Amino acid sequence: MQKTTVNSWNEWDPLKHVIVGRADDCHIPPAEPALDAKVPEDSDMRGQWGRRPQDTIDEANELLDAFAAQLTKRGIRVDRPTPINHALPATTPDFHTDSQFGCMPPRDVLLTVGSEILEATMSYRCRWFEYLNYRPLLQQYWEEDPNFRHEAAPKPRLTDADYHPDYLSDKIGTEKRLQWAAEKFFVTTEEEPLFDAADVLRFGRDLVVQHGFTTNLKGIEWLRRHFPDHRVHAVNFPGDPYPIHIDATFTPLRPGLILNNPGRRLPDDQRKMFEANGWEIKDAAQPAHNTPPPLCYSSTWLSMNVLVLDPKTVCVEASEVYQMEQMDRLGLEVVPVNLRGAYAFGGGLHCCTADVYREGSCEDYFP
Ligand code: ABU
Repeated sequence: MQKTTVNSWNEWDPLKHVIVGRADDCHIPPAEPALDAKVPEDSDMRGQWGRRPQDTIDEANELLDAFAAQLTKRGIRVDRPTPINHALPATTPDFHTDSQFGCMPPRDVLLTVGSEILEATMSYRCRWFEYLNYRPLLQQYWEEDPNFRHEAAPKPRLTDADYHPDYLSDKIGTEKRLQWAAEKFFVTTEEEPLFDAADVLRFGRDLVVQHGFTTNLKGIEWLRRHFPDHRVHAVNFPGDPYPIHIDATFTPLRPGLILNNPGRRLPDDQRKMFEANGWEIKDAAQPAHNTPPPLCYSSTWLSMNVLVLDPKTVCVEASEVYQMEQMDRLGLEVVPVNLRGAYAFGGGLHCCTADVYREGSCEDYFP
């Protein structure tokens, strides 16, 4: 068995070792403030909770297993987490929720920066214990790689003070949500540092972090202090009425090239660092679907939630024909992957993975 080395500084260097999530025992958790704020007002998920139907769990696992096998065939080592019992309630001195979420998607929980894997604080109560799904792997990496830094951000209390009560209605309406997003008024307050790992994109020395529902300014400041050798940039996307996780909004493909969701344009003042260094920010192609699959939290823009295998090769969901065509036009080899049947479990190809090793070192792309 090959010993582990943890090393990954960006989203595009050649991928050699990755974690792929599992759908086992995934739940639709009961209502709670940050989660409800993300569920679209016309969603079939409103008011539902409980274990996801077994046939959907089985289908998602088949797709995730097949994706893992595709990566393995290309010489990439794939590890899988060990699911905990997500039917158990989560109780702390500060909150109670009747079930947990699942062991998908790993990208939300684990942030790899160089030789470190950092467990995010998370901002949903139902995801408070989610790191436990990954502890067997992280313990193994720690035993095998003497340079591996296993870090965990301070666990948040997630009391009601963490959430703006204005977001507790299911009748806010898109217009009001967009106004709030433009004002950077999100469901999470500044009570304590909060971040999900999937709000962070890695560009070597620079970390680009989305301020939104799942990451607050204190969370971004915590990351800044935790990574003193990095420059940490807060970004926001006012066109997104449900802003969680940056990876269906802003997708770096290789040095100098990023796809941006055309409905969630990066504001002009935040584009400067990219443009000043010759980076091109292109509109992503339209999704091939008008609606997400049933019981799915995410938007149709999982079309651009791609996994870059190296600067010339990208995995794209196989039904996303427009996104595949655009990648082809951009000169990338496209690896189609069937994953739409697993979208409901928390996301697409980028979401359902977490980097362990990419070749390369920490470079400065914005000198
Ligand atoms: N986890 C990414 C979801 C983003 C979106 O719904 O567009």
